[in-house]
Amino acid sequence: MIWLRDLIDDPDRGVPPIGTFMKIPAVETVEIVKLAGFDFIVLDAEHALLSLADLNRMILVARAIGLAPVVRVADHGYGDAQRILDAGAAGLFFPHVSDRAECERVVRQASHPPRGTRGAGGGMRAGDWGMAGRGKASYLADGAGKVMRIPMIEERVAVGNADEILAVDGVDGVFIGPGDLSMTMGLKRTDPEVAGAVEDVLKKAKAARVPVGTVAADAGGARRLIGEGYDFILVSNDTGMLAATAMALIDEIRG
Ligand code: 3PY
Ligand code: MG
Repeated sequence: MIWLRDLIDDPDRGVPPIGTFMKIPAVETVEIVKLAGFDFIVLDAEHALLSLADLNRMILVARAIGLAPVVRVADHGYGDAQRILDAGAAGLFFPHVSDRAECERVVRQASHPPRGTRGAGGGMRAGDWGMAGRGKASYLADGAGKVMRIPMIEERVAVGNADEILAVDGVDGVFIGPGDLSMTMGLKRTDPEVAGAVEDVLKKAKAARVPVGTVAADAGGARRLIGEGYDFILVSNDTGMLAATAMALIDEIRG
């Protein structure tokens, strides 16, 4: 099992781990991005209609081929977070976390006691189907030390509350969502004020020594993010890559 946390912590890596959002409910696309060289994927159950059964299959395949599978859950609900972690996800993105109270709630539900309320589901994939401990993974140790709980900072109010979100016990990383952030600021994504807010969160995360990630639309954007010191980077998504290639192909053919 490849963990995003291990990739981030690996001192021998020249560049931070690069991932992409996955919206198409298929295992083939998971294989394709792995073979292309991506390090991790974020299965996007917030925006895409990925069912729990889809997530189960995609997590299984990602784990089997050495790609770290993180899941962006749809909301802050308890049930899905627990089941998705028990299915073997390497971590969770929680969308739209605005303040400390919300952050504590989502982190708690994704953490075993004493830190949180995640139940004991060691008979699931995350516990090697009840065989954890036979020289294999340890369900509880992985839940505490390998799984990443990642609140998304993507609202104007969350930028002001970033320090308190970053300080919540059990936050393993933060992810800045520039799209929603710019919308809630009532500004274009390219507005310097949005860039300033993003930079502010980046600086605060660095000061708090919490791994910080964000997303770029293309390779140039991803290289800029690497230069700015992000610890993990997402670039594009499966539908975006297909759409861009499809448009470029047909435009080139038709001239
Ligand atoms: C955003 O930019 O709002 C995101 O959620 C990134 O995917
Ligand atoms: Mg968003």
